Amino acid sequence: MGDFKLTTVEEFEAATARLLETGAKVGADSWQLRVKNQTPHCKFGEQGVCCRICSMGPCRITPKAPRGICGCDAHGIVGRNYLKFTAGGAATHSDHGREICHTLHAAAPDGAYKVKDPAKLIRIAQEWGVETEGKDIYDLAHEMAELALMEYGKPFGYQRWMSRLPEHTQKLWMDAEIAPRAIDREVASSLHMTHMGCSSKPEALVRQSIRAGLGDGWGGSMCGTEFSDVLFGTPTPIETEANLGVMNAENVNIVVHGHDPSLSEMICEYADDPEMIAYAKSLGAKGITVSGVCCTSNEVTMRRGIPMAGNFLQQENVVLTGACEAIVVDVQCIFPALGPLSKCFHTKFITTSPIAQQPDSDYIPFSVGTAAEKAKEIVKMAIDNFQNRKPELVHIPDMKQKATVGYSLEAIVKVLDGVTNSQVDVLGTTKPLLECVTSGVLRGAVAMVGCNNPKVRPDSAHIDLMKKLIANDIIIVTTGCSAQAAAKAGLMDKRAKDLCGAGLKRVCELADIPPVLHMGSCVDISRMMVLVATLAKDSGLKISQLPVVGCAPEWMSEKAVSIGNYVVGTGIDTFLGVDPYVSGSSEMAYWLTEGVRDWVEAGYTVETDIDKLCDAMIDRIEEKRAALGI
Ligand code: MSK
Repeated sequence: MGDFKLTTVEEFEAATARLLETGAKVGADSWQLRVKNQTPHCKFGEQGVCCRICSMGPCRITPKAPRGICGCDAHGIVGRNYLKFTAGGAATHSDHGREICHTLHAAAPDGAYKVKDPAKLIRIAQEWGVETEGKDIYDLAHEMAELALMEYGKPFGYQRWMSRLPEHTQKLWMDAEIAPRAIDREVASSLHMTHMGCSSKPEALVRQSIRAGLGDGWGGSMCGTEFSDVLFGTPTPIETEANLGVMNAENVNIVVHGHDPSLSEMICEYADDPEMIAYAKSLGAKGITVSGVCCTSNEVTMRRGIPMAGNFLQQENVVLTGACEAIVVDVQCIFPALGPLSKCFHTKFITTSPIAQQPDSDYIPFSVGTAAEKAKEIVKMAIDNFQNRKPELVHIPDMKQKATVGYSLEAIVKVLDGVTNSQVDVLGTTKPLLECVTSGVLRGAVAMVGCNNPKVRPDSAHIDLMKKLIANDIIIVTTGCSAQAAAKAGLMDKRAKDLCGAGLKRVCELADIPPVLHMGSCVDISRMMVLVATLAKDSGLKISQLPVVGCAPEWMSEKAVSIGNYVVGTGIDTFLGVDPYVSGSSEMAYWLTEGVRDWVEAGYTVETDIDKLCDAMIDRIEEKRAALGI
């Protein structure tokens, strides 16, 4: 392995502790302090048995008060809360997807946004039955954007992307009445069902939760991923680095954070502009470094190799380095703490979306029409701020790892097919991957996703699980903050193959891949869904028969619950390390872990002991193999 060594969680924590010392000097607050103030958490909230959907309450369920004022019991209250949680997540992902469709609609050959992957646009158009012959690519882009936007509100029919699924799954969804209709309808129906005096039956609430999740994963998120690829390019393997050490003390540091790549792509363009670099040099910097946090980071690392400064619970750390000239945010997962924190330093906290407006920020509204001009303004503002740095506060932890990222579905298929077929075309086939699985060279795959969360020692569950799984010849595909945990640790360095079992190590060597494959941002879990659907179609198996499971060991957001519902809904057993506030209802626990299996042939397992969670996943994969006789 030469000098390769994983970075440990203890080393992450030591680096954070050093940054918090700087924070203490300037009176900065931190999530570590706020967790202490909020602990212990409200037990009613944790169990999901607090109801405040009407003004007769709030009602809380106890042994002495088993029903709310309207008569709803714990099962109905927990179920409604769960569905509302899902609707929040489905709305959020899907609205992100909608914005991307609008960006595509505004794409123009001489505009800020162009079609970078016309071949993918044509493939999707043909999939949707749209005539492409002789059509100008921008006319086609606008037509496809309109059709995609119709998926959000069409009065009849189901999501177009469903046609990518095996017929068996489509039939399951129709039979169970969970096939997703218009994306906005699934969100609105969910909120209608949870209104006072509507549904209080756990079975119905879980059924709609799965349906709303499917509207996200096989609707809004898929629009987000697929049309982002059309606009910004479909990711291919690319080298980058991860962790706070990617920031450069001699450069102007701009950190992009959030989810929507429309802004960050433009920031990257202008940070690369020779005029801007010359301007930064004229003010004493050696250059400009753009790095990222959360899924905006995943978007730009996948396509441009922009380094990842960190994940969700590291967002305050980038400011605490004292070397961040601007943290530029779009939507989702942005701590309101960044406003007051940035005031303790010279950092500009720049909000850009009407969807995510926060106190103590410089609000520079960003829109498709003004993208270039606003991105330039933001980059210039960051450069101007370089002079305001306080050198005595600057400390960037010397900690980073190499990572190979950019494993879109197309890239995974191509690299694996390329091992056996040197003539592979742009899409290739999943046959070599299936052969690796059926022969037992690979035991299976885990889709590791989601956030980090102070309830779990941050990043430790992601990293420990991945290490154990790859040692057992189970390949990992990952997105979101889980992917960044892996990259920070070094698990996306190709040299991490030496931590694998003999089978996975061989695959990594032959295909020249790391054992943990970065598939992108949270919306890109849709890439994983298309991958399993393709594997099922190519093998003739049902999705639920594949030795594949999903896992979100440290999840925290509403989006993660929506994701969990569509992963389960697609037929993939899903393992959670944090309870989704359902422990207050045995009936909800039943429907999520067992009842749902009758509809979609998969269900949830919740286990907060991470070792047990890992064993349960390995057991599940081996059970599936045994059932197939492989
Ligand atoms: S950013 S939803 S903390 S994965 Fe997608 Fe990370 Fe979770 Fe946000």
